[in-house]
Amino acid sequence: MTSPIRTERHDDVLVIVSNNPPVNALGAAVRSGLEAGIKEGVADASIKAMVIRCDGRTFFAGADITEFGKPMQGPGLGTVIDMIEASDKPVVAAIHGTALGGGCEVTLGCHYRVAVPSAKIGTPEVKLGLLPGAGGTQRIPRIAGVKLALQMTATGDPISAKAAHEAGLIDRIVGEDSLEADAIAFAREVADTRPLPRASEKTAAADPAAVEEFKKANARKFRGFDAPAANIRCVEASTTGTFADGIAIERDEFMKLMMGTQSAAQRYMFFAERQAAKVDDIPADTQLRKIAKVGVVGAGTMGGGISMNFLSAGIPVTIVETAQEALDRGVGVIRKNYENSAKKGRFTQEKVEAMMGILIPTLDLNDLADCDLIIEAIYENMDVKKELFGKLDGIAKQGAILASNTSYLNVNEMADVTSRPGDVIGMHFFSPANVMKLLEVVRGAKTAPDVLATVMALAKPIGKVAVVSGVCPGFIGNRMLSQRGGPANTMLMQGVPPERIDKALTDFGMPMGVYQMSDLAGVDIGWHRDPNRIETIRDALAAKGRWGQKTKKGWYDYDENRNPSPSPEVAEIIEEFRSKSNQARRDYTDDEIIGALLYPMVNEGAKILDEGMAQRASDIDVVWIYGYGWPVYRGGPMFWANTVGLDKVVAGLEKNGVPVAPLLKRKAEAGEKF
Ligand code: 3H9
Repeated sequence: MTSPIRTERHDDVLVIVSNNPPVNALGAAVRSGLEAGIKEGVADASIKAMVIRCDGRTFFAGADITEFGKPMQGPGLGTVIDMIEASDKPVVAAIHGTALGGGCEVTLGCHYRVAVPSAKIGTPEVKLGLLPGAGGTQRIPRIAGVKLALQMTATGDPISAKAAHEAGLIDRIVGEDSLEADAIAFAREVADTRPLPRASEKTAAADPAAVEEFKKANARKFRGFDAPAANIRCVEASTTGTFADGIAIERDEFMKLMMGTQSAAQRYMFFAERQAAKVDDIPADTQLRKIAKVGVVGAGTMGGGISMNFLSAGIPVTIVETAQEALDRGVGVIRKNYENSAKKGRFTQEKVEAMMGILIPTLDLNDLADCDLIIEAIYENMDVKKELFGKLDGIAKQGAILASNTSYLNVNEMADVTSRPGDVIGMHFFSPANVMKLLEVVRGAKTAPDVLATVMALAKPIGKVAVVSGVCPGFIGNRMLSQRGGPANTMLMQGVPPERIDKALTDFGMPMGVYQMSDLAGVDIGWHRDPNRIETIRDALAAKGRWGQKTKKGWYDYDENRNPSPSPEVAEIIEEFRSKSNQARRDYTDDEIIGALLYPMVNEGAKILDEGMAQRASDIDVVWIYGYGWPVYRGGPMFWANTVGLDKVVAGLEKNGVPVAPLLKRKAEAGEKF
């Protein structure tokens, strides 16, 4: 097999080039090739300096994640990096694209680093539940200080070439189109400079105040995760002992994380997210339809949020409302959201104006005639939607895609009122639509393959993670979510207070509990149709004006700052219902609460999978991570069920009298996983 690494001589400079598409991951062959390249340069008396660069779209984007958990082949990355640093001839990293993880660590082993202006450098290992395990936690603080090292390793967010240059991580910014020539020229400039700057020989100054401040500022973000604290410990270790001591601690912490469930879950999600973009029965080279202009019907919260996704990606949007006031309000909210982001420094006011400049508000549906994609985000009512689809059929140009943002209605019915059901699809955005990353793409019975492929491909430029769902009530996410209301109510009737049920969920890592979510959405949803009806605890709450956060009382009482506290009135209402029913009190441990709420969701996931409504179990997990804030370190409900043990899930369901889905039962009996 030919090596992905080749060497090229430029007189007295040896350029070591990696060509390992798609992202130059540092797999075994790359590591061996790098080792051989450095040896060649060191041994050759005519070579005075070396440059390491990559072909293709990026510098090394990190260790090869597919190798993790398998027996190690070839030299370890740490060994290769130590060898680069130990070279007695200068080695220059020539960076373009994204120098990430192990790729960033390779650059830190080099004596010098040059980069093109568009390059980014970072250590995203923490997002895989890991830490930079090839010296990164020790070299970054030694070059750039503890503060930046904490930021880079524990948040995992990359920094720009400019920021890296200012911090001393990059020695020179070179021409965007002349990286190799400029890197070679730089290598010649430093060829005779001694001593060689070696990160491992520098010291990092302790900064306990920065560590404390960083921990405090990120406490909420890091809650539940193991890896950020491990990154912080390693960075701190860089200031207290020798480089070798620090490396030993880094190794130890890295191995602990690598063996743990959290990293397994996060690595699984990395691939699950990318897998979700693929539709099994549609060829990857399917010709896509061009989406240069989008129409959105409805300027409410959803329509506005949906529009923002496209405007932010530079795609013009025509937004339609039925009344001027509603249209003005919707456009005003979009502007306000953008201006708030600009105030926070996310982009300039100029960019705000540019985005608002490609938004065309109108009251005339006919203005959608030139749109390539039209998304309706109107009231959730089948008759109203059907009427709209009928109208759109008469207005939209040939080949335009007609999409519904419905969160549970039957997309096939909407498609069938048009003369072009193949062009109709569901695009279910999650609220707030400009923030939440999930896009459930609902494939109708007649949706054309190129329509599905186009919408799936569109997700990436608008910053979404798309998952395909079949047509079923609530699709993947809401269909599973609907399974937990019943068990939660049963627990209430057995004397478990709402705040305990919610706390079990938030301790598990969910952003919100069942009742906190109900208070946010509105306890009164659906109740106004028949305000005299008091059949459930929820009805009783609504009847007392306990509509949720908007009335400062719902399942909880809220203070001025929206802080919830348990409500004696709610406790009384629940007790009234409980005493009228014949439900016996039952105590639940936190684990039992979690099982009672989440096992039925896993059970529903198994049905969804069995019916072919989701392509794969990992797609279901992607829905839950990106649409509902399921803690990524638990890998989504289906992955989590595997870690619990499917036999235990089945036993839990049976104990609570829930009929077990055949697929779940079969898998549990066969000792299989999802
Ligand atoms: C590490 O370095 C540990 C060390 O500290 C210590 C070692 C001792 N490995 O994302 P894309 C695949 S941990 C294997 O769609 P983009 C990816 O699955 C690593 N495969 O492209 C996909 O495959 P497919 C730290 C990888 O342009 C294809 O490449 N580094 C890896 O949107 C294209 O990927 C990271 O965590 C990998 N490292 O984004 C960086 N990376 O086509 C991870 C990608 O079959 N990577 N693939 O679906 C990324 O963040 C993005 O891929 C990147 C490009 C920004 C580079």
